[in-house]
Formats: sequence, C-alpha cells, structure tokens
Amino acid sequence: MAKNRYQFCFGPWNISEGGDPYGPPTRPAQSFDWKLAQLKKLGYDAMMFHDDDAVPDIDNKSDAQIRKEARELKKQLDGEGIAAEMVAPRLWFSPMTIDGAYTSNDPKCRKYAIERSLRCIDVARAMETDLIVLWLAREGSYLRESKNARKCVDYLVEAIDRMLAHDKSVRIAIEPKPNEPMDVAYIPTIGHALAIANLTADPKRVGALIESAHAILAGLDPADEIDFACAFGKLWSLHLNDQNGLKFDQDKPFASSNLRGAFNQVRALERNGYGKKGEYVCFDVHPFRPTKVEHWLKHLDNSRRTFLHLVDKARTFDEAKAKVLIADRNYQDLDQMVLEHLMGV
Ligand code: XUL
Ligand code: MN
Repeated sequence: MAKNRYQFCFGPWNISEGGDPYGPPTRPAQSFDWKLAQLKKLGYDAMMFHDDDAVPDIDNKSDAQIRKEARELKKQLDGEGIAAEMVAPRLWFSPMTIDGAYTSNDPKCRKYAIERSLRCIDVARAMETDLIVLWLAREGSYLRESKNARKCVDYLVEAIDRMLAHDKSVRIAIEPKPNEPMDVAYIPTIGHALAIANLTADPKRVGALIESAHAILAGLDPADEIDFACAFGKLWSLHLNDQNGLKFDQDKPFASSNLRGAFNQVRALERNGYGKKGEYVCFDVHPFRPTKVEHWLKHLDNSRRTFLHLVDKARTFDEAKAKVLIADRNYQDLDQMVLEHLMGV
C-alpha cells in the first residue's frame, strides 16, 4: 500500500446505530470513550466534532462551563494522541432552527443560530483547532415563496462575519449540500460556497469542505469539485464517501458505488498536494443498516484501506502512456487503460 502522507479522521456520528426515518436503531449506542478508543486502532489520527458531540447539552450550559468541558475533552484527546480536526455547530436540531438557522424568518431564531455558532468557536479554540465547519442543513426552503433568497444571502454573510469577528484566528469551511433535509439549499455547490466567501469581511478565512455524496447529489463530479476548490486554495477539509445516484444521502463507504469516480477523486487530491498543509482526509461514512455489532467498524477500516489502494493506483497510473493517447485523441484506449489499471490486468 501507498507510503502514507495522509492523515485520517472520522466523527463520533460515523459509528452509528442504524436508525432511519422508517425504523429504529439496529445496534446499541456505544459510548464516546469507546469510539475514541477505536480511532487509533483503526489507523486514524483525528476526530471531527459537532459542538454538542464535544459538549453535550450545550444550549443549557454557561459559557464558562462550555469552555471547561471542552478543555477537559482536549486533555482526554491529548492523552490518546488524537487531534480535534474541526468543530461544527449543530444548527438543525433545536426548536429554534425549525424554519432555518441563519436564514430563519424569525429574528430571535437567527440570533440563536449566531450565538450558538460563537459558542461553537469557543469550543473549537479550547480544543485547539482553528477550523469551523458549516453544514447549513436548514438554510434553504421547502417552499420557495416562504423565504426571500436575496435576503438570505445577506443573512448568511452577516452570520459568517459575526463568526469571523468573534475570533480572528478561526477559519470557516462551508460544506455544501444541494438538498436534504431541505427541498433546495442556498449553498448547494463549492462555487456557491466560494462566492459567499467573497462577500464576507475576510474572504481569506472562508473556504470549503467537499463531501463526495453531496457533490453527486448536486449532479456534479466530486473530482472536479476538488480541483475547482484547490484552484482557489480553498479545500480545507474533505468528507469522502459514496452515493448511488440521486436518492437520500447514503454516506456509503468510499468507492462503494463508483470505484472509478473514487479513483478520480484520489488523483485530484494527489495532483493538488491535498494534505501537505495538514488537511485531513475524513470519511463521513455510515455502516449499512443490517450491519451486526461485530462488523460495525468495517466501513471505517475499509474506506481507509480503499483510499490507500487508490493512492497506489493513482501513483502507478502510466501518465506518459495516457499523454500519448490524449495527444492522439484516442479516448477509446484511454478509457480501456483506466479500466484495466483499476482491474489490475
Ligand atoms: C450531513 C453531513 C454532516 C456534516 C457535519 O449530510 O455530511 O455530517 O458533515 O455536520
Ligand atoms: Mn459531511
């Protein structure tokens, strides 16, 4: 397998219990400590957090209490040799975010969302990461006439500006997703994320996180999204996984549905030197619902293994031969060359 220059990461939610909108969990919940203990054993280096993964019940705690608990968690992580990759405000669970968070029609709810985000930054600083991820779950509409999308752009910029002003050292990575839970989201692609970044008070500190499944849901090729974000120096985190076409967000193991698509994502990461500035490769993957308890870390182990095999495949791809075929516009043989390389024949 490839000599590994990559560092790997997952979140506590990636060891999930199998519940879906149609049925209950199929595995019992595991404790946070148990999940943390599995991380190193699986060859991972860091954990990503929602603010309330780090400080449970965050809405009902004082600022001092939040900082204290986050510092204690940081000590626990240090003890295990695990870094905190990022912290993300969970802006989709509270009764205050039913009609949107930053883009709610209700000013009290918008205020809640911003204050919660500032607390999330305090958690991140106590855990010594400067990276805040925004998956903007409820910023969009179920009914277009219910919201003013022009105003919502201003609300989004205002919220990000408040976060940038709260702590001059944080960086914000927007994780676009075109739909689910919303019918249509306001920041569906990397292009939208970078355009919004440009409207903020400090565009240098606003970048992006690409999730493979989200790009596929937007009808885009995740590899091209990676190249696009990297062209701007804005790919600050990554959620690799897979998605079988346009359906619910599946968070399948990396390459599970489309090996060639995964190969092209890895090639894009390699040519852009992703990871060299300390960026992590995170797998936002979930076990299949029927998975038994004794197999429920396999999706994390397998995704990482597949990734490393694909790094080998990217590094052993015969670029010189491909160049000759491209110059000759012989895309038929280029196609077959890729297939045979992936099949190992
Ligand atoms: C949702 C999703 C989230 C974010 C973190 O689709 O991907 O898990 O990655 O909030
Ligand atoms: Mn994600």
